[in-house]
Amino acid sequence: MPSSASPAAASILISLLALSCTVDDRAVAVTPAMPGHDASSGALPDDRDSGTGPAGAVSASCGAPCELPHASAACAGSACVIQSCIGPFSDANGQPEDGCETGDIPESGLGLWFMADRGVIAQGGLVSAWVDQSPNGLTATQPEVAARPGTLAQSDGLPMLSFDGSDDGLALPSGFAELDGAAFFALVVARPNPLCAGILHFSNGAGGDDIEFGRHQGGVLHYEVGAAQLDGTPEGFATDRRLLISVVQAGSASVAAAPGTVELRIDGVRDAVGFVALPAPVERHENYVGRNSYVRQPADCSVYFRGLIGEIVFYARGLDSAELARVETYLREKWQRL
Ligand SMILES: [Ca+2]
Ligand SMILES: [Ca+2]
Repeated sequence: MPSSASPAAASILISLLALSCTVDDRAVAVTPAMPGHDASSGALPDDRDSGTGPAGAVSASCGAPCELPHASAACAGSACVIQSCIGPFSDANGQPEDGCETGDIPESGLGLWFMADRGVIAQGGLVSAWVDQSPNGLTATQPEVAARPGTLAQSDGLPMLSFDGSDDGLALPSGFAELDGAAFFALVVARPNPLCAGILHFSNGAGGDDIEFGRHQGGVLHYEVGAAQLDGTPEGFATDRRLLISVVQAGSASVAAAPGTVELRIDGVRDAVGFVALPAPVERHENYVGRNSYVRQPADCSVYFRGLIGEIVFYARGLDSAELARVETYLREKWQRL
């Protein structure tokens, strides 16, 4: 990818603008999460009135039990406020209306964090850029209109990105040289595809150095580093339903498992365990979301993922079991609603 400075700067600016709009939209959209319950539900705030002001004023202003997403909430003054966040979520934007809206996941080694409800730059319903919400702030881009994934609203209100399996995919900047193990999580809905396809892929093209998280022949979850690979249970990576898929490879500092040990998980349950050599420290220049670079294997690989992607979290290191649970809990709680 060319890396001229001004388009990148413009892209970041556009991203920030879009991000602020997204946050605003979300705040507006989520506010009705405090539905105006009927009078029968209005009894709750009474015992909270003592000490917070004139009796009756508080309950009248809140009007209904305070319920905020991922939060313990209470009526104070004229509004519901967050008392504390529940589970792996935080109130990063300081706005009580959307509750604890941000996933609270480990920061160390967080390399990519794509979510379909934030950082999506779309024109005409097609995604030209997807801004990574990790501290790296990378942007995955697609200049060709026909190869842009779409956005698809889901019945629970969250959008997902839709990849057509033909040519849709997004390119990431060069990098991804230093991986001490890896951890990959994705919230996806796969559509039927008998061939291999990538979801997140780092490589130097035909030259190799490839690291792939994907769905391969036989409906398996697949992790690959160069010639070493691990497949999950046949048809374990099922189609047409929301799945949380996880791949965690122990790094050199791991004490719980030998470095290189890989666990594949589907919906929080172990699907397979094996050994894959740790990635070599090589800068990688062909890096993708929604596809891989195996274009020379047309009999085996369709290259392009067919289905929906709601979120991707990637660490350039292995995670311990507590960290793994924290990320999976966040993703499952956010995306469980279908
Ligand atoms: Ca908030
Ligand atoms: Ca297309």
